[in-house]
Amino acid sequence: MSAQLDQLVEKMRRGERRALGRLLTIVEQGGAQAVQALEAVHRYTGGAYVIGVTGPPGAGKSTTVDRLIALYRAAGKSVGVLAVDPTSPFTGGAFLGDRIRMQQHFLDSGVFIRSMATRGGVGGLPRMVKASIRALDASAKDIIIVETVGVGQTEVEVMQVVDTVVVVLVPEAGDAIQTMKAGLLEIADIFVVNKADRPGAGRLVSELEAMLHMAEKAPWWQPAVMEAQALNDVGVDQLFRVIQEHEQALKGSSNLTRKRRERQRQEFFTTLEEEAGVLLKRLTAREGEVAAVLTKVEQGEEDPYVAAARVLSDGAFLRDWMAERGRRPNAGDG
Ligand SMILES: Nc1nc2c(ncn2[C@@H]2O[C@H](COP(=O)(O)OP(=O)(O)OP(=O)(O)O)[C@@H](O)[C@H]2O)c(=O)[nH]1
Ligand SMILES: [Mg+2]
Repeated sequence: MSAQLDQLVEKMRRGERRALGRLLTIVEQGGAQAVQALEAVHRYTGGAYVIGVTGPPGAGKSTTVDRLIALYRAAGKSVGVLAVDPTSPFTGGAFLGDRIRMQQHFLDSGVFIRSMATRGGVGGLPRMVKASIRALDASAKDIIIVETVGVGQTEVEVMQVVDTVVVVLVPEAGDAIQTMKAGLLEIADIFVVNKADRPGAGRLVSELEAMLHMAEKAPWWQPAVMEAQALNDVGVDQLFRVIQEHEQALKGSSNLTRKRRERQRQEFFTTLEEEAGVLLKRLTAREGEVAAVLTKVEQGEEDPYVAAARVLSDGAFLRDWMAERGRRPNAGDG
């Protein structure tokens, strides 16, 4: 497998699209093979700049991304796009919408567009997206753009792993931003009020600015707010410039290094927690000391807190843990 993987990575590095597609599939599927693939691509990662584009359904994210791709291509940059839709059960091929919206770029060898939908196993979509970003990064793309529909925790999690977060809203989104995940507003570096050809854009810009004025901000970056009409190609060039300003601000202050280091750390801990959680559940589902304690807890014979504390300080628990670990031939499965 490993020699085969190395070959695949080599082909991907030479720019073979099919190889990149296959690697992305492996990485998406998770499990032992994904772990191996990530190991194989690791030394080629770190070169890409990652932009996240999120916002409510139909806000014009794909249209905006389409224009951005054109601007990056004109600047001589290669681009990888991950279009993520956590609400759709489909994966693999491109969604119809993305195909139509980004049509002009599908034949460009400097652009690779991937759609992704299914919730993965352990860790779900965020983990799949993070891993896919690394595969795209290793394929020597200068720019990676991740589009997600901003509806919940998944998007906030995904946006935490990108360098610049662009939130696309529409003039009517005034009420939506009140209910929108506060987290999303906190992580936004740039707000785009798209469809500014419709009434109310100016008002939303003022509202956002007022909101940001009250929010705590980093001294090196004041979140930008702008209007755009992606469909009419108005304002996206400004967005393109502001993204680059943000990139410069990140790099200039060594915040990019810090941000990426924190991200790696987070992902390490998250994965450990998730995997340990899976193992723990298997352990309690199987006959043994831990399962016996669980039964007592369920029957009210023992305090859950006390029982958990005792189990953790107990050698038998570690023994069961190791045994369960041994029963798993494929580390990272799920
Ligand atoms: N009036 C107007 N319509 C726009 C503008 N930008 C995009 N649209 C239209 O809005 C619709 C949705 O655009 P998309 O780019 O697919 O939006 P999206 O946010 O990617 O949508 P999802 O991925 O489905 O959430 C399309 O019909 C676009 O043509 C704009 O500036 N003005
Ligand atoms: Mg879209």
